[in-house]
Parts: sequence; C-alpha cells; structure tokens
Amino acid sequence: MATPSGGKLVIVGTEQGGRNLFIPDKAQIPVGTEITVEFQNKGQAIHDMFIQGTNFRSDQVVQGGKNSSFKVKIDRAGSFKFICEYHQPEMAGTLEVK
Ligand SMILES: [Cu+2]
Repeated sequence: MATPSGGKLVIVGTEQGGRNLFIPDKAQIPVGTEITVEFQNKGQAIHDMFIQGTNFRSDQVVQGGKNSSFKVKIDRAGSFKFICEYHQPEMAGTLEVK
C-alpha cells in the first residue's frame, strides 16, 4: 500500500515475468487533497496510468525509462481503479480515497 510522502505518490509501471504490472498496485490518498502522482515507467514497453471515473491521468504515452507526473484531487471517498490503457485488464491497481 503506497501513500503520499511530501504530497507525492510514486507508482511504478513495469514488466516482470512476462506480465505488465503496477508496483505497488494499491495506494491510498486523502479525500479532497491535491497530491502529485509520479508515474515512473521502469519497463521497456509503453505504459500509462489512468484513474477510472476521473479525468486524472498521466501522459498517454510514457516511454520506458520515462516519468509522467500529474495532479490528483478527488473530492469523494471511494475506491478507484487505475489502469494502463495498453495492458488492461492485467495491468491495474486500486486507489483508495478516504
Ligand atoms: Cu502498460
């Protein structure tokens, strides 16, 4: 479970053992608070990170070895799925907002 540190939440996208995945695939942020998500592509493939049910997303194309930071502020508590649009459904995670 990842939580923000200094207002920043780091989520890695990569490949391991032939699978595409987020590390970690569970994170928690406070409701109504703006944080910066730094999505780090540490793999070889193109990945992205999109928080479903919101407009918050990384750049649509994040090349291997690159990062993409974006602001997130969600005003309602709940559980939000985040996905890589290139590798769904396997590459997904859960963001808890509370
Ligand atoms: Cu991906």
